Amino acid sequence: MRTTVSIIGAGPAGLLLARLLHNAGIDSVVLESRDRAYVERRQRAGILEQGTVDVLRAAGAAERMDREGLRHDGIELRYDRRRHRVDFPALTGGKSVMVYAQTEVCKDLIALQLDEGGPLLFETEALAVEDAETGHPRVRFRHAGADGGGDGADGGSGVEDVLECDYVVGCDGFRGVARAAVPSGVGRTFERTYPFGWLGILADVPPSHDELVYARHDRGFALLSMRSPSVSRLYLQVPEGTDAGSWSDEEIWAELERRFETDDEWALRRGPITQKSVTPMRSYVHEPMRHGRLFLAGDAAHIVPPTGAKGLNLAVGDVVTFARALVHRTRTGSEDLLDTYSATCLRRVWQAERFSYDMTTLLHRAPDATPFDDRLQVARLDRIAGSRAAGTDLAEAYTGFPIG
Ligand code: RFL
Ligand code: PHB
Repeated sequence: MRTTVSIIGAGPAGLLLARLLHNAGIDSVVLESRDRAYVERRQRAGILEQGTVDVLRAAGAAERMDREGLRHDGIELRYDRRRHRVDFPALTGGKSVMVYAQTEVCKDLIALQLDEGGPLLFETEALAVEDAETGHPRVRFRHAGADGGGDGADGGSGVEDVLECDYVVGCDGFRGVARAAVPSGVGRTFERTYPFGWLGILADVPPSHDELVYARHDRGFALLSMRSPSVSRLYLQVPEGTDAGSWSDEEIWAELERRFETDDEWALRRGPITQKSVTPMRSYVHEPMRHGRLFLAGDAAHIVPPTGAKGLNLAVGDVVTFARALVHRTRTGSEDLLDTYSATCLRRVWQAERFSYDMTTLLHRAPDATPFDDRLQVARLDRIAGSRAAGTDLAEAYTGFPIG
């Protein structure tokens, strides 16, 4: 098999890249280890920055998002039983965000790719990227056998083959294989883990507030989000390594009620919990995001804790930057933008790392937190609530940094 760009991974990064390249007349093949149903159901991000919305529109992938997505003009910060709204358009000169789930973005992009785009091969696991330093990189992969071959995660049976190409883009997430093709000694990693995680639930109940609520509480952080006018998405800070099954539904609702408590009439609506899972929290950056003809994009290159809602939006920025660079190369013969790909992406990545870290330490309670730390968090929140400059800083970062 041969193509211009091998794309490893059909998460938002890989799927959007395939679409951008297709629109520019550049062919690609997407290899995805999981099956379609798995990719379309994996619960993750919920917030699209204004810039991400603009990119999806320009790529012709926003028809359903524009019908079903919920435009949000602010978030609420809740602390000391008080509520403070951060008004995005007022503080940023008109910017907002869109609540439209990652599952839906992926479904829309998969449908477009299968209808109009190049090959998108599910249950096809990339095993290794080879010869990235040469002009002829290759991806060795295994396609599930005629017997169905399992879920791609079991290292089981299947047919091995090689995809030859001009460029490989590793969009295979934090646990993918692409990053391993960068020899140790060439790259450098920066990492921080946090001593807590998020217990996330989906519940069949209308959201209890019309905007997201980020709550700081002495018992730990809580977040109220949503998937639609009838489905709530809620998160609780839990100790690192918590098993989601160890929390009963009653315990989850009771804890959410405590952490969201206010002095006014606000009440949390309860409903049937349909999904429960725990997400660890990590900050991670791999530099550079390129090795020869291999480019890393999205979670394959960097991870942020979800508190700033930045992961998917960073992935979008990376693939837009790569697609622009490759189109420039195709039109002019110049490698300039490919050469600056890593530095261009990393500037935005580190701003998102900074913001995600700030939001995480602003709102979560560390196991060894002292009363001094608690007072500092409240002082930081008071500052955001009381100073237009501090509020603007948060609003600008939350609604997104420019791509490129
Ligand atoms: P993904 O989505 O992990 O996709 C990688 C794909 O690669 C496949 N793969 C392979 N395929 C072939 N061969 C191999 N060897 C392969 N190895 C892996 C995988 O099966 C998968 O399909 O990475 P991508 O595309 O870079 O996208 C990144 C985003 O998914 C991620 O950053 C966000 O979900 C993070 N995130 C959030 N981001 C936001 O922008 N806003 C949010 O509100 C937000 N909330 C969240 C989040 C992530 C969360 N979790 C569960 C980590 C909330 C949570 C709880
Ligand atoms: C979500 O809806 O899943 C979500 C929203 C905001 C975040 C993280 C996750 O900061």
